[in-house]
Amino acid sequence: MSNTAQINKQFAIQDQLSFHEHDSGLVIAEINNAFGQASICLQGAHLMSWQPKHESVPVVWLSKDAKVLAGKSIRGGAPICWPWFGAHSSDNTLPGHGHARTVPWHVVETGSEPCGATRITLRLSNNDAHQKFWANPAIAEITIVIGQALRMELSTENTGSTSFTLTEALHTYFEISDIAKVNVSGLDQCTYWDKVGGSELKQQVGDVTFDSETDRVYINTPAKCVIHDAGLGREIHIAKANSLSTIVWTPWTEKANKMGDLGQADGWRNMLCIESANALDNGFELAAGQKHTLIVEYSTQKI
Ligand code: TA6
Repeated sequence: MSNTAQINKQFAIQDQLSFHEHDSGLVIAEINNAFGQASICLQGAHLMSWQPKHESVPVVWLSKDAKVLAGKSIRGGAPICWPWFGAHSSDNTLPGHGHARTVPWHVVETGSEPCGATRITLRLSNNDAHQKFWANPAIAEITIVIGQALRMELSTENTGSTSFTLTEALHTYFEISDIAKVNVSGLDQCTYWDKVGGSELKQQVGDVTFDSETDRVYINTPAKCVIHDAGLGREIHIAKANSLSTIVWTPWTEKANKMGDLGQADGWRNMLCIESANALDNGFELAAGQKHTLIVEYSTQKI
């Protein structure tokens, strides 16, 4: 029996959840239920798309030029940055944003909630792929619930005998009408590291608006953010728990052209990253035997 057939036998849910093999050989979970549609690549436990039934376009954006390849991160969706955010603190040969998004995760549980939402949990255990990149024994798990809202719970368990420092992010790409026509509320007066052209500490005044490359790590903020998108007639609400950093990123033209996988022409104009994280100053020590869970919940409202 093929790997995909085995996974379907054990974890598929009739009329809600099934698994198929992508041309690349990677396995994709497809969720279609009363609330909407989502797809998740088992490599990286990478949610690739989410479109609620009542939305005419996806809420979680996937680049039209996204490549789904073994060992490569997928442009768009909700990449899991773990067990570090950004460049590794001391070894630049290690992958940016950690290795979790480019190695295999395994399905450990699926279920249908009483309201009809679909739940799936995937785990990255202490395997060779993990230990090649990080010496600390740890288990990462993510539970994704596709219901009226999209809920994601990223947990880290320190299974070793010493503490370690963790930084992490759900690096989510949201679909918008146009980057110059949206604004983000919830970060007023927050302190942030401005990563464009260096790294300078600044303070946010009012809503975040966009007219050039923006790459900001807001620190010490548990706040909920809202993307206000009159062009699509909707707000995207980004609530979180156990996360003290929010990263706001748009590459703008020059960086987008260098990256080459953000979509033809100005594909990057139709996405905005609002990442719920614990990064930079908000990295933290996880003691031996302890477990930490970062939670986000995405929902939309008509305007
Ligand atoms: O979260 C923002 C950021 O760190 C940017 O600096 C940019 O590098 C982006 O992530 C994308 O990173 P990636 O490794 O996915 O190309």
